[in-house]
Formats: sequence, structure tokens, C-alpha cells
Amino acid sequence: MTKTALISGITGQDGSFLAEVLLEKGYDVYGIIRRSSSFNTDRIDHLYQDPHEKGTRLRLLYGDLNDSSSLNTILRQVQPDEIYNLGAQSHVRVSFDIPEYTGEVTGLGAVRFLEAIRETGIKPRFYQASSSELFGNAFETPQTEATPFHPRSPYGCAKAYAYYITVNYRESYGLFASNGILFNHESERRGETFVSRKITRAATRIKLGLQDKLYMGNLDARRDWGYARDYVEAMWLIMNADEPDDYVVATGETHSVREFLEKTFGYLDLDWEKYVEIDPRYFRPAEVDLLLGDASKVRRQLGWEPKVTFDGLVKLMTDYDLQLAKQEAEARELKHTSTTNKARWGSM
Ligand code: NAP
Ligand code: G4F
Repeated sequence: MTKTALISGITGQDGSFLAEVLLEKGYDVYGIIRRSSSFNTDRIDHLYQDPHEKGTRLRLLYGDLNDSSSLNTILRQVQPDEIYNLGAQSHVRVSFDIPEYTGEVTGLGAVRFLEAIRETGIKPRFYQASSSELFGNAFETPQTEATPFHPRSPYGCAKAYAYYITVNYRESYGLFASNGILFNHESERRGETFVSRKITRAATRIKLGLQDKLYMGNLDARRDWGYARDYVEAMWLIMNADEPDDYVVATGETHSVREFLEKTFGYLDLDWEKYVEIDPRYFRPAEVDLLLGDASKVRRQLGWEPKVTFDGLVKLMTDYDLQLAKQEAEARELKHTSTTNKARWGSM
């Protein structure tokens, strides 16, 4: 029988890859989108199917993690077999500027979903997008499912609430509710203000003369960076395990932001030190210095393996952004030519 999945955060990096993977696996997919003043469905536009056509397997519904009545209505309408709660205010630095809002969406959003499940009596499986930010100022390295949490930001604190409320509903009401504790994962679809994409966008624009400088924060921070497409496979495996449980998903390698810069600029034959300047605006009130995950449990129990290496990730993101930069350079050239032509015609 065809399974139905509901995804919050479908317009984000992970939501778009997950929708793709679930459609490939034969699911009917529903995504929750927020009303926005301009289109923000770029990451899923290639999956678009005419909603009037018979057999459409991807549908988008308006809702919001801050609006429980919309979640209840959607649950009744969709009757999903699986809910993936990926929606969040997901930027750690920004969470210091909007801590209360981050708590609402990223923390309480999870309980709104869980309550909607309880109230409607529908029995979907529930996946919570938990984060390595839970470990924060980590008590041990590498971090496993047993490592105590020490979040270092309003985002991390909100994710801690969402993690524990997911465990609590599993234990209290017997829901199939699991946490994937995912370490950083990036891609060509990563938001442009996260460090990996900020670097690949800037380095490729610098290469083509579209930008002179890149302003950065703490270059010493270390992260366990994987490829997002690999990580959404782990989400599906966690959701389709025999029992609900919590799993760390990581590559088991850690690299500094400085190394990310060196690799990206080096790949483009540029010396990063000539272009990068430090701007204290990008420092955080409290930093997470080192994240390194031990994903033995998900590897052993569910057979998950990351496929893309750190070098492979830098390469694929840089290749993609180089194409974007080329398109931008061409568009500028066209605009310049047309302005020059207009100036010529004007003088005739
Ligand atoms: P992302 O690109 O920032 O996407 C976030 C998604 O959440 C977007 O679709 C956004 O919609 C949606 N959203 C924001 N506020 C919402 C609200 N009030 N109601 C409904 N939806 C809302 O994040 P991502 O990188 O794909 O990450 C997916 C999830 O995994 C997030 O929960 C994130 O915190 C978590 N996570 C990510 C990583 C990582 O390294 N990427 C690691 C661990 C955990 P708009 O497009 O309308 O803004
Ligand atoms: O790319 P980042 O902003 O990601 P961060 O803070 O690790 O959070 C991401 O991963 C989490 C998983 O651990 C997710 F839960 C979360 O939703 C998000 O996807 O920053 C990475 C590191 C930080 O230490 C930051 O201080 O890079 C450092 N950094 C240095 N300069 C910078 C910059 N980060 C950003 N965004 N911009 C900079 O200019």
C-alpha cells in the first residue's frame, strides 16, 4: 500500500532532499509551507506536479508550527503514516537575536505536532530533527547517544526541549517517536548564511571578480560536516526501524572552519588569506568549539553509511556555486552591453 508522509520544513535544505527521496520510494508526500510575500519554493520547484492532475504525489499545504489549529487540520486531512518535523528557525547565530521566537518554533513546534497526534487519535510515526547543537560545550569527544547535553544557544536549548518532549511522548503515550541527532550537513542547497555555503559562494564569486572580500567569524570552530542527501536517508531508516529510538548521525571526522576555507579556495587555486577578514559581528555570545559524532549505532543497527567525504562535499558545493557565479557574471555582462547599447542609441 502507498504510504503517506507529511514534512514540515519542506522548503528547506533537508525537506527538499527528503521529499525527493520519499517520492523515489513511492510515497505520497505532503509538505507544510508558510505564507511568504515572495515565492520561496526554489528548492522543490523541480518536484512540482500540477495539483489538478490525477496521480499527483506531492502536495503543499499552508500551515505553521506556531499555529496548532493548522497542524490539527492538516493531520485530519492528510492522515499521514509518517511525520517528519524538520521545520525550525535553524540558524544558531540568529537564535541569539530572536530567542523567544526560536523557542516557539524550534522547541514548542514539536509538542504542537505531538499534541495534534494525540488529539486526533491518528497514529503516524514521528521523526524529530534533533541536532548535535544539543551537545554544545561537549562533555566528551566523540559524542554518542549517551553523551550528556550542554546546549550553548537559544537554538540548542529549544532543540533540547523538542528532543525530550519527543522521548516523553514515546514513553508516556507509546507513540512511535524518534530523534535523529544529526551533525552538520551541507549541500548545494544549503542556506547562504551557514558557514559552508557562505564560503563556497564567496570563493567562487571572488574567483570570477564579482566580490573582493569575505568577512568571517571564528575560524577555529570544528564541525563534523556531511552531505545532506546522505543524511535524509538516515531519517528514513530511523523512521522505518522496528522500534522508535534516538540515533546520532555523523561522519566521524571533524574539520575547522579554517580548513573549509583552505580547501575551497585551494580548489579554485586561490590563497584564502588574501581575501578573508575577521568581523566580530559573526562571533557568537557562546560558541560550540568542537563537534565530532560517533554514529556506530545507526551504522550497526540500521546499516546507514555516509557516501560523500569532506573533500567531495567541498568539491560538489564549489562546482555548483562556480556555475551560479558564471551565470551571474554573464547576466552582468549582458546588462552592461545593453546599457552601453542604450547609451549609444541615446546619442544618435
Ligand atoms: P533550513 O534549510 O533552515 O529549513 C528550515 C525549514 O523550516 C524551512 O522550510 C522553513 O520554511 C521551515 N520553517 C521555519 N519556521 C517555520 C514555521 N514557523 N512553521 C513551519 N515551518 C517553518 O534547515 P535545514 O538545514 O533543512 O534543517 C532541517 C531541520 O534539521 C531543522 O529543524 C534544523 O534545525 C535541523 N538540523 C539541521 C542540521 C543541518 O546541519 N542542516 C543539523 C541538525 C539538525 P521557510 O522556507 O518558509 O523559511
Ligand atoms: O554553519 P554554521 O552557522 O552552523 P552551526 O552553528 O554549526 O549550526 C548548524 O548545524 C547545527 C548542527 O550542529 C544545526 F543544528 C543548525 O541548524 C545549523 O544547521 O556555523 C558553523 C561554525 C560556527 O562555529 C560558527 O561560529 O562556523 C563558525 N563561523 C565562523 N564564521 C561562522 C562564520 N558561521 C557563520 N554562519 N557565518 C560566519 O561568518
